[in-house]
Amino acid sequence: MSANPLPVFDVLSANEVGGPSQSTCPSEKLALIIPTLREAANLRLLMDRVRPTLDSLGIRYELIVVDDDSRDGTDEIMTDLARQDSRVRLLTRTGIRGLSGAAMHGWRNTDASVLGVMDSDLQHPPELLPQLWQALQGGADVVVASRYVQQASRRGFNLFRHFISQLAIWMTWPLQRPGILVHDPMSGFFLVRRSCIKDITVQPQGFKILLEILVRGDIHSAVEIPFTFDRRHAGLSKASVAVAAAYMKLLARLWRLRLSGNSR
Ligand SMILES: Nc1nc2c(ncn2[C@@H]2O[C@H](COP(=O)(O)OP(=O)(O)OP(=O)(O)O)[C@@H](O)[C@H]2O)c(=O)[nH]1
Ligand SMILES: [Mg+2]
Repeated sequence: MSANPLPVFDVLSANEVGGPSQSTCPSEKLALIIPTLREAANLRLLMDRVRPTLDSLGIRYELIVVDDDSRDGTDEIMTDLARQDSRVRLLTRTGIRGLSGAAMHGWRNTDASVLGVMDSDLQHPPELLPQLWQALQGGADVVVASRYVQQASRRGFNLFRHFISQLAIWMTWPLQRPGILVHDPMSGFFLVRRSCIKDITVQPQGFKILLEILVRGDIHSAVEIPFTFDRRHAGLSKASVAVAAAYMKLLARLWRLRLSGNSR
């Protein structure tokens, strides 16, 4: 696993199932990345909810699952789904792990102008996507599905996790850009304009790609849409001590950059 921050838009070769991305129409296109690690039990239900939701928007889109060699049936399910719908794709990475790196890998392998990411375990309700899309079309650079604004809630959290999560968020407030304070900078469910992140490098191992985008991207406006963060549908959590350690490392790096006056 690479320990170094990666540029967001290096071109990589991809181990891919499904159709290649194409640029044929001038209207905006969304690429929604779904990083997976042993999530086969969630995939069909997830796709059954995401596809009609995006279809209802009438937009051009790609759904890209970036799987880190789960070997749990993900390949078979995705090959089947990709055969039915060329907008559905699977990219498989081998010998490498990390949610943020998986999201970047998906983004590098699409030509979409709007980039998104969501979890595969249905803690992020796909039915929120139209609201996120509309807010982005309304002019925001980044739109965040937020667990920490009015009307949002966190059924998937116990009291301890709620406290740790809140503490982790408070530590980011001085890092965020003045005038664009996002209450849930750790959300794993968001859309961002490609043009806002083309020059930044991000830590590939962790879960907190949004925080890096908010601190280091060319972001001038952010909108938060409240949602209920539910319990995961099936399978086991991938959150771990290593993920927490990656977060502390990321915070230290962002603070170092801030104190040295270098935001990129
Ligand atoms: N490709 C890839 N995906 C990952 C990796 N780690 C986590 N994911 C995916 O990232 C998403 C978030 O991981 P979760 O395990 O749900 O983390 P969490 O939501 O903080 O934890 P729970 O609330 O317990 O579900 C899921 O879709 C995972 O399958 C990884 O190393 N590689
Ligand atoms: Mg989860």
